[in-house]
Amino acid sequence: MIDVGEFIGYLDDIGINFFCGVPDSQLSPFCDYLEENCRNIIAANEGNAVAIASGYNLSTGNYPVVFLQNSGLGNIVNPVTSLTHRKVYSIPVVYVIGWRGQPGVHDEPQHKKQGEITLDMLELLDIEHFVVDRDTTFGELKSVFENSFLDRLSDGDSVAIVVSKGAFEDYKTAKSNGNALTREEAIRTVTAFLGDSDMIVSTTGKSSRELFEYREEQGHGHGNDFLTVGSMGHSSSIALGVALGSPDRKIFCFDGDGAMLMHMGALALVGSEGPENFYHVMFNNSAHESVGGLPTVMRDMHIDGLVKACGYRNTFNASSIDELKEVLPRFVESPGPAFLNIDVDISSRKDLGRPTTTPAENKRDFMKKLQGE
Ligand SMILES: Cc1ncc(C[n+]2csc(CCOP(=O)(O)OP(=O)(O)O)c2C)c(N)n1
Repeated sequence: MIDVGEFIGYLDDIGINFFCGVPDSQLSPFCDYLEENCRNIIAANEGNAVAIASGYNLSTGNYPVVFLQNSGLGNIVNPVTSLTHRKVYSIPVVYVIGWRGQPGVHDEPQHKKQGEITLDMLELLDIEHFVVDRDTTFGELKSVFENSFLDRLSDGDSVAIVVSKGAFEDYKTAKSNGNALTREEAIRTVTAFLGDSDMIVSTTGKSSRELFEYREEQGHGHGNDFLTVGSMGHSSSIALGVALGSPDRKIFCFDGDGAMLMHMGALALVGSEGPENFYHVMFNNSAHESVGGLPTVMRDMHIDGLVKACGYRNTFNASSIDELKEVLPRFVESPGPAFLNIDVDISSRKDLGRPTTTPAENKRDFMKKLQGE
């Protein structure tokens, strides 16, 4: 196992001390250590992180680090092939990649395919990589830098450390944002208020898990909900497509602030299409709670102004259960696109379960419900 303090200290010794990325639960000791001890930037998405890192390299010549879950590899393919690759600008980047869905390690369905192709993708992208697992020692990791990575980087190529489950020793910091309402209570309150014909597209991470558990507990079935278990940042676009295809129903997107930031251009599309049956609810903890709680930049944003500028017709806010109960009837009755920001804390239940139905069953039930069967 690797002590993240020792690893990050070593990087600093060799002049590598600029960190930018999107957090991942498997990398959470690394991300928490950075957050507490180093300057680091939590980017909107992984491609965004590569671009920021590239700019930093252009201005300093130093090698930047980009950290990400392997789910984010798709987001970096374009800047890797058309910006940093040696056939273009040859910008050296050190990647630290959490390997979800590693073959042989049990994981959720959305991680399976990406887990299988992770190392092949790095090969195709000409990124030399080294897999760190539970048995890897710091000495071994250091010698990879000394015997190969540093040469590759000085030639303008990028390198990657691929991090298996349990490869980093624990390191955890406490997170709080001062809000009182939990996301789970907010999700339950909004869902309980909706009618039988209302449909929900929920975002990646624990929001979907909390929604799933609520439906189980209530015996509602899951046909009203599409759980966006992967494809982080795309639930509002999925909901937009559903809203355009089903104009006779109200479609609710349950979003997270990290997910909304990841592909924020989607807001402008919602506004420009302007479906009256589109309702966007953001459970705003200004953090990536599902993967460890590192902050997003949402805390500093003027959300009403943002969504209004994108063309949403109505915006609402709530930061307590009483405010939420008061605002819900007005939100649901207002013409869409409408936006409801709910301030929630950075927490979740330790015993929160995972969907027990498969994505294929989820899709089938959701389509049946939409088609009125
Ligand atoms: C492209 C991509 N990058 C990273 C992840 C890992 N990931 C899963 S959930 C999540 C955090 C979501 O944060 P937010 O939308 O704010 O919701 P919260 O968990 O805070 O409620 C991240 C980073 C992912 N699934 N996909």
